[in-house]
Parts: sequence; C-alpha cells; structure tokens
Amino acid sequence: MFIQPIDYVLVGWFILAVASTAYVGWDQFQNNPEPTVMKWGFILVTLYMGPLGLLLYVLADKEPRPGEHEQFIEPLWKQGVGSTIHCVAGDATGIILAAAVTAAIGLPMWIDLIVEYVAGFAFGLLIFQSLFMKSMMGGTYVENVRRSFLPEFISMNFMMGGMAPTMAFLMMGRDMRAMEPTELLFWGVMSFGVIAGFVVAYPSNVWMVARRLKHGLMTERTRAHSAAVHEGHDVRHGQPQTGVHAHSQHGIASDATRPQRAAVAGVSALALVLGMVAPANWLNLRLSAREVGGAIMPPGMIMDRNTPAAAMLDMAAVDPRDVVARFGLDTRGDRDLPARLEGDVRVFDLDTSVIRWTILPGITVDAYAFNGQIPGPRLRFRQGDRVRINVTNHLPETTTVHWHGLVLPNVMDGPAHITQAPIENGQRYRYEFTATQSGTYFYHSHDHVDRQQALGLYGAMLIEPREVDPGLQADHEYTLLLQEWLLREGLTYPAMPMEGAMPNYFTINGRAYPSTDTIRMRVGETLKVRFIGSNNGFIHPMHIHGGPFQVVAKDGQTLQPSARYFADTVNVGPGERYDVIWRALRPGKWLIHCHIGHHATNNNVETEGGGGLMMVIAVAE
Ligand SMILES: [Cu+2]
Repeated sequence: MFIQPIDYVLVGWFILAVASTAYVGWDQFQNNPEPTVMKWGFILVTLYMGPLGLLLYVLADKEPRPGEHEQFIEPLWKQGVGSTIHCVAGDATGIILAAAVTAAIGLPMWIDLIVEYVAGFAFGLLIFQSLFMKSMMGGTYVENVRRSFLPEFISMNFMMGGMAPTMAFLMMGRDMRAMEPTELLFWGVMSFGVIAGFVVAYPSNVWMVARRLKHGLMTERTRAHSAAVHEGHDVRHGQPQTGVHAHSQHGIASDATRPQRAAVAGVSALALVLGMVAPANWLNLRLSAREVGGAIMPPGMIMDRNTPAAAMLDMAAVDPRDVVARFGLDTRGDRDLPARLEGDVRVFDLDTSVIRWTILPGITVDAYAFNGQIPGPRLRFRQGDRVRINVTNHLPETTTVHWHGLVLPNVMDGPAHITQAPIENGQRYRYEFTATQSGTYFYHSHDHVDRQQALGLYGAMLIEPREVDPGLQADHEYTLLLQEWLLREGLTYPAMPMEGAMPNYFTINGRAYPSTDTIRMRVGETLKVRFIGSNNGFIHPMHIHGGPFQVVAKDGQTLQPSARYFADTVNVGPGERYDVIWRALRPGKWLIHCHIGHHATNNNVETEGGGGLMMVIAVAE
C-alpha cells in the first residue's frame, strides 16, 4: 500500500478525519441541540472532509455556550453551511457508494459519472432530504419529495459540477490507483472531490437559504436536553422547538421569483454539464477501472483523450508490491546456468519474476527478471547440441521467450500470438531445438517486448563452435549486455523512445558505472568483447579507449578474414551483436563506454568520471 509519499499523507489525513468525526459525533449527541438529521449530516460530512468538516462544525454549528445555539447559528453564512452540509451528506454518500460499485463492476468512466450523479441525486432527495427530514418538516413523503426537488436539483448540480472534474482528473491522472476502491488513494480522491463539491455548491445554498427555498441550521431542544440547560431561553418543554426566525416547522414560504429560480436552476445545470463533459477533452473517459485501475504512469508521458488502455499498461510502472525478491550489489547477473542432462538433451530452467535489483549503491530498480538476475542467466551450449528450455512465468502478465538469431522450428521461435499462445502467470512453456549455429546470441521476451525487455527480460546465449577458430581466440573474454532504465520517484518504468519514457539510468550487465566490472589484463594481451544489443529502444556507439579493436564477428556470424576490420567504435543497435578483439598496448585504465554522453551518466550525474554505460579495462605492465 505504501509506495508513494501521498500514501503516508493520506493515512495521516484519514486518522484526522476519523478523530474529527469522533469528536463531532460525540459533541453532537452530547451537547448540541439540533435535529438528528443535522447531527448525522455533520458527522458524515466530517468523515468525508476531515478536519475541514470539523472546522465548519466548530465555527458554524457547535453551541458555543449552553443556550446560545439559536443565536449562534443565525448569520446567513452559517445557515448556508448548514444547508450545504445537508446536501453534501446525502449526495456525496450516494456518489461515493456509486463510485465504489461502478469501479468494481468496471464501467467506463463516463458512465461512472452519470451513475454517480443519479445515485447522489436519488440518495440526497429520496432518502436524506425527504425521508430523514420528514419528521421535521411534516407533510407526506411525496410532498416532501416534491418540495425538495428544486433545491436538491440546484445544490446537487453545483456539487457534481465541482466533484465530477475533481474525481475525473485525479482518478485518471498519473496515479490510477485512484480508480481502485481497494486503494487509499481512491478514498483520498473522494474526500478531495467532496471538498470541491462543497465549495462549488456553497454559494447557491446561501442564496436558497436567504430566499427560504431551503432549511439551514436549526435548533431542537428536548425536555432532557433543556433540563440540562439552565440558562436556556426560548425552550418549550416536551415539544421539539425548531427554527430560528422564519424557519417554520411546516414548509417554507419562499420569496424567490420564478425567473430567479429558473435562472439559478439553469446555471446549476450548466455547471453540471460542464463538470461532467469538460474532462473528456483531456481524459479518455471511455476507460474503466478494470482496464487501467492501479497503473501508475511516468511523469511526462503524454496521455490524451485518445490514449488507449493498452498503451497505458505498457508504459506503467512496475508495481513494487509485485516484487518477490531483493538483491544487492553482491549478486551478479549473467551467471552461467549449468545445464541438466536428460538423455542427450541439455535442459535449462528459466523462471520469470519481479525482483528489486541494485544497479548502484542505494539505487534499485524493480525489474522483470529471468531466475532473479539482470541480465538473465547465461546459457552456454555447443553447436549441434539438443537444447530444451523450460520457461515458467511468474510475472503479473503473460510472456514468451525468443531465441534471437537462431534457426529453429517456427513453434519454438517465441513471438506471442504469432507462433504461440503467450505463457500465462503460473504456466510453463517448453522450448526445444537443436543448435545448428555458433557464436554470440541472446534471448529475450517476445510478448510486449517494449515493456518486458526494457524491464530486464533478456540474457546472453553463447554457442561454442564445433571447431574452434584460433583467429577468434583471445587471452580474456568479456560479454557485455546493455540496458536502459527509467527510474522516477522510486518507481521503475520501461524506458522507451517515447515522451515521458526516456531513460535516466543505463547498465552494463545490470550495473551502472562506477559499479560496473573492471577487466584486468596485461600489456600485450588480447581481450575479446562480445557486445550484445539487449538494449531495447536506443543505439549505443560503444567505444574502447587505448587503440582500435578488430571486429571479427557480427550477429553470431564469423567474418571472413578479409571482411574483418579495425575500428574504435561500433554502433550497438537493438538486437545487434559485435565480437571485437582489442589488444592492450599501453598500461593504465582504459575505458569501454557509450559515446552518447548522456548514456555515460547516472540520472545526469557524473560520478568518479562518468556513469551508466562505462567500464574500465585495467592494464598492468
Ligand atoms: Cu548509449
């Protein structure tokens, strides 16, 4: 539950709301001489509006000293508060109940708003206004409904005019946990919506009270109560005494003219329509809580009225509550996965899950991982081997695995929905093929690739040739898998070349410089570097200092000696592999790094001379 600072703020808010409500409830029934329906009105509204409800109660309604309630509540602004409280208590209860139910059912947001309006109006008019007030106002239930209709219509319209856009924008903003009634944020948004609704509905309530279209606050003293009030004036024993000045018990004689009523009602309807319709200009109100509820979007992502649910889910943060294991800097990725022999088949088991992975001291990402490592474990086998890989999915979404660059049966190739049904959570898929090629390959997710591979679902696959070519040998070897990350406000998003999804961290084998490996060798020795383009949406011109390297293989294919060439930079694009051989000519610290400056920083910060896609070759004499 606690994954963002707002969650802690909300806990504080709701503790205050409950404490405020407890106080108001206690004081209402202990000390305050007013009709029961108003007591409950204030209690409900304080629950929704927290300390603000308490403030209104103390300033406008709480009897300051015994016997003074009648006089205290007289000012019009207080009567207006009472009238609005009354409306909000009924309407907001209906709206909130409807919001929780519609979210659970999974109705589109625009239907949610309409249902909420109808429910709020119905609850306010038919139950709170007409039923609960009946005993006070006298008359039959139907008469009360008829009499309350216009004031209720006006007040509800203004209230929804304020509450609807507040709910829409906050529920469908960046943190769409606000759409889920199981999240504290949902209730926070409801609270905020009620406050906005109260503010918008208040002026019309002041007018209606002044024109005696609506009741404001009232005093009602019973025998038991008045007995305790020694100095109480205007107390008639045994009979409920309601109303100050013109608020008589039976109905209210209003002096509002027809044009005045029509004008206010018309403007209230306009406010309602505006509040309900305007958000549709910016938000995709066709979406439901079931589709996108719970998703948290990256800051800066462009979300407009046409952004589909699938686009949002693709770019959403990894839910930190899905993390099943945490790893520090002592755990490496790209570890050799020993094969198990079943007959003459080499069997590997790959399990996907959500982990927390450390890329720098104190900097962790929430990642999708094979076997709890970033990159996934290194698969090593020989040309001609029969290989079986059991992939079990423990992600909160489906996945598949593609064996990049391999010649194999189509059904083993991995693309979701194209050669196979995606692997559901808890399910396993058995990939099996014979390795006909050799060289540097890799495997990666092929279901929502832009999301899953960008979150860590990839690993090296090195296939040893049947016959070793001495020209491709080196004294040392290093395999280098690249990745971009987007880490904001403690949440990890898949980095993409899209607005709001640009990466701010970069890793070689799951670590950013200065936490990357250091390669140690001596002058005169050779180093074979296998660059693997496991990076998902960005090209990295990988450069080695201290002299050129020879490119000896590309995408697993050994270059003919005449095709091998010298360079000091290779553009490692997504999916590409380069095997290069570098000779240490001089002693010292020589860098391997991406030549896009930003990719050699950590969140735009240089530490110890760089960051991100950078590592050191330490060459001794
Ligand atoms: Cu780069």
